[in-house]
Order: sequence, then structure tokens, then C-alpha cells
Amino acid sequence: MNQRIFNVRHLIVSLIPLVFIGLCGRTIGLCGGTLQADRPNILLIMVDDLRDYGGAFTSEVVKTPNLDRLRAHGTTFERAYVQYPVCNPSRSSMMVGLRAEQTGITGNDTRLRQKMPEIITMPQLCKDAGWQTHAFGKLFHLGGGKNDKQKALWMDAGRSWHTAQAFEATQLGRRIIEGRNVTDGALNWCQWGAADGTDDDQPDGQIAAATVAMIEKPGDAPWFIGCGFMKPHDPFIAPKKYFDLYPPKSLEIWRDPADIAPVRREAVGFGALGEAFAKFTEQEWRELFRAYCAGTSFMDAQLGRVLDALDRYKLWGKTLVIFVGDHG
Ligand SMILES: [Ca+2]
Repeated sequence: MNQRIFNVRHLIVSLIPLVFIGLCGRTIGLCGGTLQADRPNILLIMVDDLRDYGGAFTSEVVKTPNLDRLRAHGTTFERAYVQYPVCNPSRSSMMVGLRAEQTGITGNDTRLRQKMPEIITMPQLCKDAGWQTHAFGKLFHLGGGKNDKQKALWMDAGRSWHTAQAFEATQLGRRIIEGRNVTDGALNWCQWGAADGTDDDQPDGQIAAATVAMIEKPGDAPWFIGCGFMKPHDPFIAPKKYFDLYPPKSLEIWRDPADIAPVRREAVGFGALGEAFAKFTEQEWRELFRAYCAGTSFMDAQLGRVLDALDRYKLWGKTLVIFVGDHG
């Protein structure tokens, strides 16, 4: 099996979202069956900047045993194409069922409600119909910086969700055992790090724990839980054990075909980004890709904790599970 390194241009401009719907035993619509429950729970798992590396959802290159396990439960959509190549437009579009041209959201700086204050979102529709709706991590784009009020607005807390919670790495989780910024600081986000601490010292570990705790909470109403993992998005930081899955020289560098068509300058990855990328050595491509793989395997392990909870409480027959990458 070939393991290949894709350069950052591929990583950023990829337009392939990963979509998966898992329903054990029976499926809705797609396979002509129905869910066992009239009002099923809904688990929407969104993953930030996940892309497909060569196989159906990375498995030929990146170690994703839990994603493979989820795929075995239901239907995989291998030809789903993204509406927009950055977080906020893509996520806003998915949440309301309108294209970015219709929402008017084409960047990461304007909230959906600023353009469409009265729009009904997918979780809001369920909330108004009696579902308990809760968001953990990044479902809508997480703007607002350190301002809690702004952050709550970006998460659409209270309107789409009864509760919405974002998470931060702990002090231990911020301690980098090994890593660096491969642009010498020119691009802040181009940083990788094998972190100290456990999974729960990182936001994604906390997001998995909070999702599981909500699944475990007793209650009669159906629930809609948004579980929004932050990785493998940059900065490429994950607990060290996930870097150890990929020995430094185990990945091959991707080479563009000699006859590749020229890419338009408007494409993401050119301009200031392109200038920085052009200086990358083979070693730097290798480091970044390894970190991306580590982040994906870290996210996958957190996904496994959530799937374990569905197993433990025998919820597959009454839960619609949707797994989606926001844009690649
Ligand atoms: Ca994203």
C-alpha cells in the first residue's frame, strides 16, 4: 500500500466533504427501510478539515479504525461535493440547506444570523419539534475569539441548541514535547506539536467526554447532539501517542503529475500562502503531513469513545448518526 504525502495546497483546496450516515439494522430512505424509532435521536458528528487520502475516507493512508467501524454500520457517500471551501460558508450552508450564494455567507467573518436572522436551522427545527438539542465543540463556525458572548452567538446557543459549549486545551495539553512552526512564524497556523497530557487535555477529548455524558443522561425526549471535533484542523497538535503511530519517514511525499493543469491564482493556497509554501523543504512537507495524520487518528480515537457509548446503551436502532467533514 502506498503512503503518500499531499502538499498543503491539496490539503487546503480539497473540495471533497466526507459524508456518512450510519444506522444499524434499518436505514431511512436510502435503503427503503425505516428507523425503529418514530422520533429517533440524531447524532451529528462534524469534523474540521478532514479529507480523503487515497481510500474511502483516509483508511489507505491514515489509521482510522473507528471511522471504518462507523462505515460498517451504514451508508457511505463517496461522491458528495462541498458547497464552499472554508468553514463558515460550508457549515452555514449545511445547517440551513441553502447554497452559499443564497445565504450570502462567503467568508469566516460574518455570522449566519447577521445575514439571515430568522432562518430556521436543522437543529432548531428539531428543537422546536421537541428534541433536546445540545452542541459540543464546532458545529457552526466558532468565531468570537475569547469573548464568551460573541462565541455563544457564533454557536447559535439558545436558538439552534438548548446548550452549546466550546472547549480549550488544558495547560498540560498546551505543553509541546516536540514540534515547531514550519514557516518560522510567517504563518501562525502552520504549526505542529506532539503534546503532553492525555486526550482529555485537548478540546476533542473533552468534546467526546461531554458528548458521551449527554448520551448517558436519562430522559424521555429524543435528542439531537452536535459533536463537533476540532481536528485535524490546524494548528496540527495532538497528544504525542498519535504522532508515534507514524514514524517520521513512514510517509511518502506526494508529487503532482508533470502534466497537471495550472491552478488559477484565485484558488486558496496562492498569494501569501503560496509564497510560504514555496519555501517548504521535503522535510517540512513530511512533518506537516505526519502531523495531519496524527490529528486525524486522534480525532478518530475520540469518535471511538462516542461509538462505544452508542454500543453500550444499545442506541443504534433508534439513533440517526451523521458523520460529515466540513469541506476537506
Ligand atoms: Ca474547516
